[in-house]
Amino acid sequence: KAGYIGGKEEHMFELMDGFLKNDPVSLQKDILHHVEYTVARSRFSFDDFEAYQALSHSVRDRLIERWHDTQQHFKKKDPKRLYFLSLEFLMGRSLSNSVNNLGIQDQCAEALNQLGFEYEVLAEQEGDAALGNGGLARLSACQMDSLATLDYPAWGYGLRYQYGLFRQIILDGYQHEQPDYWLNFGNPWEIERVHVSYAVKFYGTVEEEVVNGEKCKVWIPGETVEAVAYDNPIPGYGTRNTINLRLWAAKPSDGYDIESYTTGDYINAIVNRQKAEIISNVLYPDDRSYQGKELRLKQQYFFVSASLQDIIRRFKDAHGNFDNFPEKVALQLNDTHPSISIAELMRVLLDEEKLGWKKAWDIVRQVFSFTTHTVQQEALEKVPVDLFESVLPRHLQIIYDINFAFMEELKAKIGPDYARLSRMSIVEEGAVKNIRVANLSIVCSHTVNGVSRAHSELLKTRVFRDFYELWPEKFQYKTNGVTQRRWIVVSNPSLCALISKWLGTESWIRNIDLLARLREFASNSDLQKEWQMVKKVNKLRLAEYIETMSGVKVSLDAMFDVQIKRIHEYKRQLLNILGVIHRYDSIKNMEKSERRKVVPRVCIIGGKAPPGYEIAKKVIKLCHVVAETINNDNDVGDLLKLVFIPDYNVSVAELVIPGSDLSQHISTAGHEASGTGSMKFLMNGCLLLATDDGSTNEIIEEIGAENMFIFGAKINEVPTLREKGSTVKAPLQFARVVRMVRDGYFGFKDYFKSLCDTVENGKDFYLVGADFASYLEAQAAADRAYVDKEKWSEMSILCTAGSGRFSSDRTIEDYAENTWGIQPCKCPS
Ligand code: 6GP
Repeated sequence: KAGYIGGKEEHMFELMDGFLKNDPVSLQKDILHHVEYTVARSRFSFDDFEAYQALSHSVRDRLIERWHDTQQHFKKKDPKRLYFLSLEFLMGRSLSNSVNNLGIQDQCAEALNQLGFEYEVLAEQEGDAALGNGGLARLSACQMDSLATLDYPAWGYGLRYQYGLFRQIILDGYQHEQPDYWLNFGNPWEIERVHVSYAVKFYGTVEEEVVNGEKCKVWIPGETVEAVAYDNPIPGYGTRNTINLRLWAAKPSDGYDIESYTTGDYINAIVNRQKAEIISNVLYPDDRSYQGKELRLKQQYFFVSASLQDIIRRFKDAHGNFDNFPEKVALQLNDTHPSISIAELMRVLLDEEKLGWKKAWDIVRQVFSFTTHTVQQEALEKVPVDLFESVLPRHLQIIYDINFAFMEELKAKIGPDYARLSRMSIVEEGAVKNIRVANLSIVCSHTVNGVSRAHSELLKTRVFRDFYELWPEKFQYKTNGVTQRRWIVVSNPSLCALISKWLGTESWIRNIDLLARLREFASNSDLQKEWQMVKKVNKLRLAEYIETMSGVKVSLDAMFDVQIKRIHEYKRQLLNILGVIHRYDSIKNMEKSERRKVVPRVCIIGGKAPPGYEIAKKVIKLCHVVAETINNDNDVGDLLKLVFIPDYNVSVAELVIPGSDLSQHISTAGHEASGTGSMKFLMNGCLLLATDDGSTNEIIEEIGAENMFIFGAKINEVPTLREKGSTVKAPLQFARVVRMVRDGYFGFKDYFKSLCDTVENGKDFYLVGADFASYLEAQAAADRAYVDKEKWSEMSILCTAGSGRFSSDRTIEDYAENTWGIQPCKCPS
């Protein structure tokens, strides 16, 4: 082991008594120690929450040991490191994940048992770390787990929001948002680094100076805020490697506003100082766009500037000059949110390191890789030039210079095609002049990744077509994946045990390809029976949760049909609800004898609507009023139930997914970049009802269309259907169910008018009407399949067996090899 204090190493080890031990008695001692000295409760009297805290601190101690060893090892080996820059990470809970990855769950359970506590109960005490909105943010979390597990020398960087994604409260069927002050009860999973802090500057002016006979620009900032590091250890599974997620919090800077102090306005000076903290206060809860928000731009720059200072400091500690910076540093831009780091790195290399434009630019274009997570052109970030100029005047100049060089290069290549030049320019001219952040990212990155094959095609043929034609070699894709550690092992322990039993090994937890061997047993009736038992137990757990949350009792014999994700028009929760209304209406119109043939369903919907997104909020209300009618109709009974699960988040997903039979991924084709929820359901043996969008196509290749329920217009059919608009006849059943909503069958007639208008009268941009008939057919096919229990179990096993390609381990290996150029760096155990 590397020692620090010459000659005293042995003594230090004596004092430390080696590393912490993981047997139940040692764990018990540690837990009691933390009860007494960290939580400061008497070891003779502490409750579940205090036990959770003490357990977390005991686990964290073990993480810290591994974290130290890993960082020390990286330092010694000095490999090329990946820095993953993301404004959002949806980590969820840490205890269960850490305990699992450390491989100490049984020992913890036993230790707690003897103290009179239950591990599972304590794990439930933890709130979610919800520092992100949806798909992009959870993907970052899954990828961190894979980076650690696969021993890559990686760091994550982000913002430590004090308020995470809002809590969704449902009152009378309407969504209300409440602040998620998640740090209220402390956060044992982070380590505050009071000494790791950097000054981040904003505003001010740029002046020209002559230094050594050369003209150079000097930025004289108007405001300084301090960024303080909070480290979150991310343990790998089955390895000692534990990497770091460093999140920045804004604190007032010491040098802040000296002026006010000297003028004697002491109180106001303090109040003003405190304003600095606003920057990292709150996560923007709308994942559609953030156009023109000053605070958003400041958040982006704040985290990027601090991260780059940290990265450059680490690099300089080991290297005398910047020559091999690109061989040692890979910077991953998780969407455009951190893209301002391009201009910031340029600025540091030019203005502070004085490398000159050519050298600086040469470095910059070798280090950045960019992944985009969206399809919609209108969702691409733009920042008004005026805003940019006021907040980051020097960066704007640099972007102009980059753009000038790019435009010259382009003109030389394509000639005076001004329409194309203006489309590709980083600066958008118009009534409001904007910086197109996506264009900046593409121009300055060596690689542009999409998140599924279909997404990549759309990028090449539509969204970034001009760029693809210019630089085809820059464009790649890495189909998303999710981590099986959280989405099977932690959230579905009985399925995990069953898989390991049949495969005769637990190695699939690190080597997901082994799952494919389950295919051999898919028709084995013993496995099928055990598989059904596991599902039943998970459904029971979910049914109990539903009853607690919504008071609705559901039958375990019913098919649990689930759609959980952010509420968006393109994700078409409305299509789902209209389908439920259709089912209800059909049951109502049946003879009693016919009703016996109906396959009972529990339709479950969960998700948050962005606070300012009126139509999405109406969808939530519609779900509630329809549920109210159906769930209280004795004609229907257990044949149909509709439930809305409030406050959907990562830990709710961990409970819901294992208990689902069928799940819906029904976006209008061409709108979902990838989708990752589908992959979690797939791993848990849940059948998919899906459109051919995002990664569905690749899922079909693994599972076979015959084991899924695919419906709806294809990506290339959508534009034509849209053009036809009102001439596309929606089926009669569609008109009928929309009419029921319009006419107030479920009440709130006036309120739902605008919602109905989005899918009728030739508007229906998301093709809810056009896809309706095909949706109902897919639903009917699912009903038919569900009746045959053996067949259904076989399909379910095949889903899990075919899910290996959708592990984030595969995605990360692909990134490491083909985008980042990094190698594993395994810390000796
Ligand atoms: C999401 C995409 O909508 C989803 O399809 C994809 O699976 C996920 O990213 C991960 O790649 N996008 C976002 O969450 C987002 O904020 C800007 O995009």
